[in-house]
Amino acid sequence: MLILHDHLTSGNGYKARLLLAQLGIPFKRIEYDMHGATRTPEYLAKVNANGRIPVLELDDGTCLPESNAIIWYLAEGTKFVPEDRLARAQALSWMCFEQYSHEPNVATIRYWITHKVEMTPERVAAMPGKRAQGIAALGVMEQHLAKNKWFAGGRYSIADIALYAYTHVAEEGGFDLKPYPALRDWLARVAGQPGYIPITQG
Ligand SMILES: N[C@@H](CCC(=O)N[C@@H](CS)C(=O)NCC(=O)O)C(=O)O
Repeated sequence: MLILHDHLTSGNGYKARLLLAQLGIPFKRIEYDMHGATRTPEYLAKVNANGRIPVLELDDGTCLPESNAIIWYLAEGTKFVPEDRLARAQALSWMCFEQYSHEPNVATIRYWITHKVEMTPERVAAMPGKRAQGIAALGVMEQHLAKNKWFAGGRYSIADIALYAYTHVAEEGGFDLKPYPALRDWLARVAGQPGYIPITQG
C-alpha cells in the first residue's frame, strides 16, 4: 500500500490526500511534527534527504518527495492531467508558479501565524515582502479565473489541486480573499468536485 509521509495542516500534503481521495486510492498516512521529526538522520537517509514532507512511499520502498511531483505521478494517465500537449505544459506552468510565487509567500505566512513560529528579526523583515508577493500571486490567479473556469485544459486538473491547497486557507495567514470574486467562485467549484475532502481529513 502507498504510504504518505505527511502533516495534517500541510497544504502540500493535502494536495496528495485530496487527489488520492478523488482517485479512490487507499493509502497509509504517517504523521510527523514540524519541529524536527523530518530532520532526524533516519528520515534524511530513508525518506527525504531534503528533510520535508510530503513524501509518497511506493510499494517497492521508493520515496518520492515534492508535492507537485507526487500529484503528477498519481494523476498520470487519468483525467486529472490534461491530454493536450500545450494544456499539459500549461498545467506544469501553473504548478511552477505555485511553488515559486504563491506557496513561499501565502503558505509561509500562514505557517508562521498558525504554528506560532517565533518571529525572529529576519522573519519580521521578510513579512512585508512576502505579504506583497502573496497578494500579487492571488491577483494573477484572479486575472486568469476571470476569463477561465479552470487553470489548464478547460477542466479541473492537478493544476487546480496544486493552487487550491494553500489558496483556500489563505485567510488563516491574514490574506483577505474578498477582493477576488472569480477566485472565490473557483474555490467553491473545486470544493464541489466529486470525492472532495477537506484539509482536516487524514
Ligand atoms: N516544495 C515542497 C515543500 C515541502 C515543505 O515545505 N514541507 C514543509 C511542510 S509543508 C516541511 O516539511 N517542513 C518541515 C521542515 O522543513 O522541517 C513541496 O511542495 O512538497
